[in-house]
Amino acid sequence: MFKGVIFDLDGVITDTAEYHYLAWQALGEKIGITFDRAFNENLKGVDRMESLRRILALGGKENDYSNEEKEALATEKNDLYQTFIDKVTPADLLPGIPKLLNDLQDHKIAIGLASASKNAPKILKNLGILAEFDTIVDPASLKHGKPAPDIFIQAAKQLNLEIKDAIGVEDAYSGIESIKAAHMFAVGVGDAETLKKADYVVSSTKDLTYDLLVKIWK
Ligand code: B16
Ligand code: MG
Repeated sequence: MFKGVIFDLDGVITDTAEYHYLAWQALGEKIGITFDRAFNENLKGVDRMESLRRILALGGKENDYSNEEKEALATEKNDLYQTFIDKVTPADLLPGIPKLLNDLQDHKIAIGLASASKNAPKILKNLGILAEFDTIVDPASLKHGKPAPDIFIQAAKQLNLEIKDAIGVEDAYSGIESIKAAHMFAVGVGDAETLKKADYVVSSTKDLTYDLLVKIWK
């Protein structure tokens, strides 16, 4: 049996992608770069500075800003993003997630978080589930973000688990890459084609039950 489940946050526990989109869009407007939701898909699971780099590259403005100016742009985006996540409540938990967390706890399965977001503890607190997590990886402590395996390896380490005893759950292409690069069992949430490297894919968190995890583990 698996001994731990390591969750991504955005797109698995709650859907903050729309807030990231709105905040990046506002910043983009200010610096003359427009983009749509389809482009925003490329930013899922990607850390803040890399997201900014991709947006600047889209607008052909990659070399227009110094590192300090880029830091200031990322901070401006994050300040606006934080005003959105201040309004997050337990009603924003994705379907099936509260029951899954309860069931995992009932079966003494460890629960970890492997999110690229530096805002993750605040979001979990506002969702009312901070106490359910046995560990949260600090993404600032890692050398390489997703798709590198570092964050899932670190999560397993913090839970005192071997990689082979854990399941990683992700909604983003970069996230599944990260789990598989760590040689961990990967469950994808979303489009089966995008997430085809996962060991198993569900289309919605509604299908992500404890019973399903037990079944696919065998
Ligand atoms: P922050 P995840 C990721 O969350 C988001 O999908 C991605 O869009 C965002 O840029 C990243 O967190 C960093 O977030 O700016 O709050 O540090 O999917 O890894 O939970
Ligand atoms: Mg995600």
